[in-house]
Amino acid sequence: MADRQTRSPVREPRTPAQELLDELGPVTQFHDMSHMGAFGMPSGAMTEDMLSPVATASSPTRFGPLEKVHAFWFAGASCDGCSVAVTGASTPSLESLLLGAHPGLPRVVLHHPVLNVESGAHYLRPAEQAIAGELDAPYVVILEGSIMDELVANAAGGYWSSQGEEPWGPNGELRPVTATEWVARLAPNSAAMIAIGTCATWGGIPSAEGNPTGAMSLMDFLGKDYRSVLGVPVVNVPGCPPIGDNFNETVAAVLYFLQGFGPLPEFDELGRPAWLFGETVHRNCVRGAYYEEGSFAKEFGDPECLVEIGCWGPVVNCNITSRGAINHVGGCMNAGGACIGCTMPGFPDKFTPFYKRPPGSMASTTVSRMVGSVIRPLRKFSNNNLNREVRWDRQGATPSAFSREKSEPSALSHASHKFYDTLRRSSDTARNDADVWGKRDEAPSGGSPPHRA
Ligand code: FSX
Repeated sequence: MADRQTRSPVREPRTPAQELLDELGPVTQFHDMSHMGAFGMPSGAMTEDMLSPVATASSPTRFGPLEKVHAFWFAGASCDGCSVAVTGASTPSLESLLLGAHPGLPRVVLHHPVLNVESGAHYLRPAEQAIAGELDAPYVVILEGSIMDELVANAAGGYWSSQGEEPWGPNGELRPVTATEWVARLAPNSAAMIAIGTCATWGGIPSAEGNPTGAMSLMDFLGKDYRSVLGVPVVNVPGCPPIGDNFNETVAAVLYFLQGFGPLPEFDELGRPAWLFGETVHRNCVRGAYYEEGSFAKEFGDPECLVEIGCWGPVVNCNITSRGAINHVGGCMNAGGACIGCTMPGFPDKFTPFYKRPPGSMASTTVSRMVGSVIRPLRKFSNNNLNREVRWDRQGATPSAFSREKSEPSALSHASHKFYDTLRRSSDTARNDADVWGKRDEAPSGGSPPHRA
C-alpha cells in the first residue's frame, strides 16, 4: 500500500482562466508606440491628459497614499446596459469619481472602450503597461457581460468577443485579444476585480440554457481561490441592468478601503455588497402593503401587489424598490413592472416563463387573502373614523360641501369607536382623573378647549 508521504500531491483543478493562459502562453511584446500615429485623435491626446488638470486641482483633499487608481473596463457578452447605468448614476456620479471630487478618494482614471477619446494602440497602452508591471498607479478591473469560453472558439479557429489587437501572434503578428484574455492576464496583479451586471456576476442571459458560448461569470472564470493583490475576492454588483448607484457606491467604498480609510466593506457570501442586497425586493416594495392585506393586481396597470401576475419580489435580493432605477426615481415595481429576478444567480433559467405566477406564491397569497378579508374591513372602519375631526363627531356633521352626499356614521359606529377610544385612553399613563379627552367634552360650543392642567 502506498505510503501517505510518497503519494503524489492532489492537484487542484485548473480554473478556466488558468487553462486559457496555459493555452495562450505568456506575452512580452507590445505595440511599438514610436511608430504609432495619432490615430483618430488630435496629437495623440489621452482622456487622462484632458481630465487631470481639473482632477488634480482637488488633490489637497486627498489624505491617503493613492493619488489615482486606474480602472480597466472590459465588455464580454453584454448589451452595454451596465455602461449606460453607470454613466447615469448620481450617488456618486461617474464624473465626480473621474474628477477626484470626493475628499479622501483617489481620482479614477477610467479606460472604457466607449467613453474614452483615444483609440487603437493609444487606448490599449495602459493595459499593456499594467501587464508589464509598468503602470504608474494601482489598477482595478471592471467586467460587464459574461466571460465566454474562448477555448471553445479557439478550437474552431475564431473568437467570441475581442477588444483590440496586440502583436501576440505566432511571429509577433497582430491578433485580436479577447476580453476574456485581457481579464485573465490582468487579474493576478489587480487591486480588485469587480463584476458589474448579472452577466458578469453570475453568467446571466448569455449563459441561459442552450447558449453555445460556454458563458460564465467572472467568479466562475477566476475560481474560488482568487484573491487580488490586496486580498480582495471578486466583488459582484448584479442586476440586469444593475442600478448604477449601487455600482458607483461600491466602487467608492472599495476605493476608501484601498486608500486605507476603512475596512473592506461588508460583502455577503456571494461577494455582493451586503448593505445593498441584504433585503428582498418585497420588504421595501411600494406595493408590499397590498400583499399584507391580500389585494392582488389582476393585470398590469393595477395598483395592487403584482405577485399573481408574475412578480418574484418576495424571494429576490435587490434594493430597486428603495433606491429606484436612477436618481432615486423609477425601478421595476415603482413603475408598474413585476420582478423577474434579474439580480439573482438563478436568472434567467429559474425564473422562466416570465410574467407567470410563481408556483410557490400560491400558499402565501391564499393565507394573505384570508387574513386580508378580515383586516381590510376593520382598517376601513378605523380609517373612516380617523378621517373625521373630533368636533365633527360631536356636531354630528361634516362641514365640507364635498361630503354632502355622504351619510354620517351610524349609532353602531359611534358606539364601537367610543369603546375603541376608551381602550386607547386606558394605556395613557399620564392621564388624570378628569373625564376629558382633547376637545371632545370640553368645548360644547364648538370653540377651542381650555388648556389641560
Ligand atoms: Fe448583462 Fe450589462 Fe443585462 Fe445588459 O452590459 S446585466 S445583458 S441589461 O447590461 O451585461
